[in-house]
Amino acid sequence: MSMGFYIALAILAIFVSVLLTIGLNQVPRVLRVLIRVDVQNDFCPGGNLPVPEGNLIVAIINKLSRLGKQWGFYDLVVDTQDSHPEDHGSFFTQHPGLAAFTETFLSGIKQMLWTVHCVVNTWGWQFHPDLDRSMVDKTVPKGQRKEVDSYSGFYDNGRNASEELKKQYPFLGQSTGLAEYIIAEAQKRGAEEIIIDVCGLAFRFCVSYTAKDARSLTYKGKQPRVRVIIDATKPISFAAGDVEAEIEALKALGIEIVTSENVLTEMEPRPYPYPYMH
Ligand code: VGL
Ligand code: ZN
Repeated sequence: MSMGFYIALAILAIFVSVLLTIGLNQVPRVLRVLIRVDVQNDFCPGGNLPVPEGNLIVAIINKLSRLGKQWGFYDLVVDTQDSHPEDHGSFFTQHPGLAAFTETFLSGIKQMLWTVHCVVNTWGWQFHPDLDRSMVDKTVPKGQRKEVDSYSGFYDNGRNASEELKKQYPFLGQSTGLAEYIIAEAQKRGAEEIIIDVCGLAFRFCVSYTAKDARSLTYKGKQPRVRVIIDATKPISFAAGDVEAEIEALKALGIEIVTSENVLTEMEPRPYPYPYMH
């Protein structure tokens, strides 16, 4: 081959890469986050606050997380971990005369009383042994302060308390740091938009609270897109219809309900452009 041919080839290569660079930069960058809520022994059958079939979602969550990270679909995989002291105020044992699964008030906030669960350093606090944690970017403990419960991975249950109540109990509404972490990562990567997928245990409590707080964030003047992966969560249900009602409440906030199948389909590598972009 002549020298001219190679020069032409080199010019063509530069031309193509310039076009690709321009093209790719026009694809709005998205930060995609998977939050895996409280996939801990105590929330699975055999644990102290078991969610029926809680163990069955572990394989689905593993698949979503492994493929999601492998394909570059998820930028961040986050685990939340319910982490209580043994005298946490959400435990019925701290309220003589009251039974588990009845309601009372804790620091002025409505509180469902639970069986003793997720006490730091116990077996029940540990993640389910089959949960693949190899790709996890951040683990977020929550619920350490005994005076307030913390269902969401973002803020404790006092976040939306009245100013009066917050004056009385100044610790209410504290951040776990997860919101600040996600926003900093989005800025660092030059993302225009954040999409947060939520799965884990339990629907109607920690999963729903986490999805609602995720939806309440603001990044570049916009709320994140938030989706609950409905077959990758299991509910604590107290009455017929409460799960359906919760789904409607989430939808009313603009939170999407999707299946793991939907998400896995989105993950499939696309032929173009290269490298793979969301
Ligand atoms: C949870 C009740 C108490 C949950 C945590 O992970 O849904 N529920 N603590
Ligand atoms: Zn708890």
